[in-house]
Amino acid sequence: DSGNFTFTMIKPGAVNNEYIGPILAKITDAGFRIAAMKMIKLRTAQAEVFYGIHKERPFFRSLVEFMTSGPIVVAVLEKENAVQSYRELIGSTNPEEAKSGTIRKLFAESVSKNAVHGSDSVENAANEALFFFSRSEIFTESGEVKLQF
Ligand code: DAT
Ligand code: MG
Repeated sequence: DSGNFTFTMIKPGAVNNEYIGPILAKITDAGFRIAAMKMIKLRTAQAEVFYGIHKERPFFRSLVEFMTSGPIVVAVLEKENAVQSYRELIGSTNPEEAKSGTIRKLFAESVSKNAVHGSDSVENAANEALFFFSRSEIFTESGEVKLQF
């Protein structure tokens, strides 16, 4: 199942550079619906849990520091085949390797300040969306507040 939802974050560097609007335009131009969205600031403990899979990596501390350095936008995006489609739209983790026209190619500063997050699997999309939103805060196309991944 390729999934109808994915989860994204617009990261601190991109928010600070006033790229929220341009990035949301790329997302909606690509056919995604915004099913949930809010601006928040991650606490250190939240960032450590969210990126827990990377805790043994050398960049983990700097990743947590960066992700807690300022406000972010978190959102749930709805589209057919959303997870894979959104990974294609954002481009490679390292913006130098990202294809032209991708969000990271356009808006990332570096591999560590790479503008946006996108879930890498349908299972992670559900877990990540529900890390930040209750089911009643996620609005599907049909207007139902019930989320079914
Ligand atoms: P992605 O965000 O493309 O799924 P990832 O899950 O491998 O990439 O890594 C999560 C984040 O960690 C990534 O968006 C930025 C940071 N990161 C990854 N590799 C890095 C590296 N080699 N140096 C610095 N930061 C890195
Ligand atoms: Mg990842």
